[in-house]
Formats: sequence, structure tokens, C-alpha cells
Amino acid sequence: MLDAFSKAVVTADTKTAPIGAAELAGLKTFIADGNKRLDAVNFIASNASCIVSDAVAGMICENNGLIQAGGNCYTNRRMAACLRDGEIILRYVTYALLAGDASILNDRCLNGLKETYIALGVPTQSAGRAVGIMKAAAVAFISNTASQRKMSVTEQEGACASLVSECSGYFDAVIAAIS
Ligand SMILES: CCC1=C(C)/C(=C/C2=NC(=C\c3[nH]c(/C=C4\NC(=O)[C@H](C)[C@H]4CC)c(C)c3CCC(=O)O)/C(CCC(=O)O)=C2C)NC1=O
Repeated sequence: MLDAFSKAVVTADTKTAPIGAAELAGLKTFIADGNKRLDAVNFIASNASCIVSDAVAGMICENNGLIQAGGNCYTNRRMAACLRDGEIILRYVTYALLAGDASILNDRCLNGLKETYIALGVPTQSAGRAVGIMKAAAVAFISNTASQRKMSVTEQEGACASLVSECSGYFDAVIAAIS
């Protein structure tokens, strides 16, 4: 598992190079944006169950076959497994956002997930759709545009744009890994 700092060190070491000015500038931005990052992580994490249940409900609404006999969310056991997977994925995305690095998401959550899903008959396209809905919700929370749940923070126009795109990238990585 790496964070933005360890990543800079490991990357420099594999090139047997010193930490360069560009890497330091990147880390300075990481520190300067630290409070925004923590707010974003907190906002997603504290709304996690709402984000997950909304995404799974939306996915099922669009594809009712999932909860009918033969569907992969049919029976409470499978429905619970699906909601749990949504929570696991969202949790690892928030870890990556906190660390500013995707390695924990890749190593501990996505590694082998597609193979697991294929072996169990979990429809990866539907799983990708649920992740896509979670992405939209997380983006709304980071940019504080979730209509029903506004957080009281000092708002600067476009201030969280880079966090939005970074977090979107983690969700896109999940979708790519299971597609
Ligand atoms: C390290 C992190 C980690 C991950 C990522 C993880 C995923 C994971 N999801 C599983 C099952 C499952 N995952 C789903 C998920 C879904 N079915 C659908 O139709 C939807 C598309 C989707 C929800 C969005 C379902 C239904 C099962 C149970 C499948 C079965 O047993 O028939 C299983 C098999 C074992 C079990 O049932 O617990 C694993 C290992 N476990 C972990 O420990």
C-alpha cells in the first residue's frame, strides 16, 4: 500500500534518482489541498450507506431481472452480498482518495475481482452500473452539489475540481477492472 509520499519515494528509487522538483511540487499541492481532501473523504464516508443503497436500488430499477428467480440479487443472501460489495468498493475508493494514490484500491479490492465475479455469475455490467451511480453521487458530495445534503463549508468556485477528477478516476478504475 502506498500514499502520495511513499509513491514519490518508490518511484524515485526505481529510477535511482533523487526526489525532483516536479515531485516536490506535486506533494506541496497534496499538502495545500489537504483540508479539502479530508472534507471530501469525510463527506463521502459519512453518507456511504445512502450512496450504496441508492446505487444498488437504481441498478435494480433499471434491470428488474436481477431480483427475480435466476437474477444475481435474488434471495436476501445475494442482495446482502451485493450491498456489501458496494460498501467495500466505496470504502476502498475513499481510502485511495485519502492517500492520494490508487494502490490500496488496486491491490486489496480490485485484484482478482473480475475473476471472482465471473466465477460466481455476478453480472459485471450491472456491477459497473452501480459503481457508476456511486461515482455520480460521490462527485455531487465532493463538489457539494448534492441537493438534499449540503455541507456547510467555505466554497470557492471550482475549488474541488481536481479532487472531483481524481475521485472519478478511482471509480473509472473500478469499472475498467471488472469490465
Ligand atoms: C477485499 C475486498 C472484497 C471484495 C471486493 C469482495 C467481493 C466478493 N463478492 C462476492 C459475492 C457476491 N457479490 C455480489 C454482487 C452483486 N450481484 C449483483 O447482481 C450486482 C451486480 C452486484 C452488487 C452491485 C453477489 C450477489 C455475490 C454473491 C454471489 C453468490 O454467492 O451467488 C464474493 C464471494 C464470497 C462472498 O459471497 O462473500 C466476494 C469475494 N470480497 C472482499 O473481501
